[in-house]
Amino acid sequence: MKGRWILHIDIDAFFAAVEKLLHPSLQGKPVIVGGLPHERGVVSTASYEARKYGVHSGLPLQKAYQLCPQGVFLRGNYQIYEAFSEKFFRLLSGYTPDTEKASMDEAYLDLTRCRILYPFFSRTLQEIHRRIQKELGLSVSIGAASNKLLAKLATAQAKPGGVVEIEPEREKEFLKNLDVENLPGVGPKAQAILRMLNVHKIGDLQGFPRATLHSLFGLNGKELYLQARGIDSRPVVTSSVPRSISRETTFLKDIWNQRLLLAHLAYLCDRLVLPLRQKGLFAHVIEVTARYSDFCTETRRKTLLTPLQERGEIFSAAHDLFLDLFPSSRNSLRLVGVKASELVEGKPLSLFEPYSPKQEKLGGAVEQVREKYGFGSLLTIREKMLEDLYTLKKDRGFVLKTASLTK
Ligand code: TTP
Ligand code: MG
Repeated sequence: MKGRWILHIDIDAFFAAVEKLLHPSLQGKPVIVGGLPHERGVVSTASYEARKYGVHSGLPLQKAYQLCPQGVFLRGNYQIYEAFSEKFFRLLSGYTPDTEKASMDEAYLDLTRCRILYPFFSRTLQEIHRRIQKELGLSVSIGAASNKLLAKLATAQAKPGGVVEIEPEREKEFLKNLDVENLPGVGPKAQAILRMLNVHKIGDLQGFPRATLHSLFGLNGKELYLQARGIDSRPVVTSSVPRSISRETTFLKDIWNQRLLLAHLAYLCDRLVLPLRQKGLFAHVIEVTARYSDFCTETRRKTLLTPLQERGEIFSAAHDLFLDLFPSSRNSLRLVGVKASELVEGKPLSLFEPYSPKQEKLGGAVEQVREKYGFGSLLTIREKMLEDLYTLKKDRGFVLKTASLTK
């Protein structure tokens, strides 16, 4: 293959596949991971058997139950999935140092620099596929092409469990026949406009000049023009730094009490600080999400010149953002979340806000106590208020003691 050799690898129905591996009796069954049918969260993974009933990620659990009452509903165990994810990336980075972690179960590999090691490209793809199945017990789909966009589109074709290689001479033909919504630049809005213009396949889109796409879609039009032609020069970015870390809670009952919501936010910030500290990361951006009872979702973000890791500082930023979103109890919330992004490694240097070793020491001590005696062994005053209303469960955070206390 000429040009770059890019692979996109994605585990099939990841969380559900791990559950099946751990509980072989689940093989062949519609497995739905995310929570129990009566709970208020959403589906994180639906096995391919469950997808036949219309169940997919992001669907409320109660809706999933209506569609697939015979489904096996599981809450899941994130720590186990993380362990599998680590093993997956360790195996892949044995092939090339140019490995990008696109998400927990999704990687890009650039084999260009190492091509001398892999004279038979197609055989290498098959070998990676086989090894993941053998060593992790998981099925993956692999797409290979000359850039990230095409490789990811190839994986979508390969799902579930296949390997699709798009040789450069086949790229044009491959793209032409794909539905236009496969392109990452085509969201629901663009899709509606394209439908009105009778554009269904990527081939139809290729007929539009750049200027027309620009006038129809603004800046996104330029992207679409390139994507429709399979042009993508993005490099495979090797970094162990995740793009973001987030924590969120869907409440068992909607909450309108602002103090209680802020207590929850404090708890989520505390949960967020732990992985930041463990990975030695600092966040330039803090974001807060609120989902109202009518499912309307709003977010606010704050960009900081000096990145944060310390729990008090993160909570203070999140607190201001939250009050901006939720100035009074105008509506109740079903979900609150906090996210740290634009993460950097190592202690920040700043002339104006020097990093405090005292705070770092305190953070370390809190972490040690919680590791030994459980999260609930040490709570901030805000979290204590939560604990009075809730039971602290080890893995699932705070669980309401009595429903009437939410109002
Ligand atoms: P995906 O790779 O998007 O989905 P998947 O692995 O379940 O299925 P497939 O790739 O075969 O289409 O996501 C990987 C995991 O990330 C998924 O198993 C669960 C988690 N996840 C969520 O928790 N919420 C979500 O909305 C999505 C999309 C994924
Ligand atoms: Mg996947």
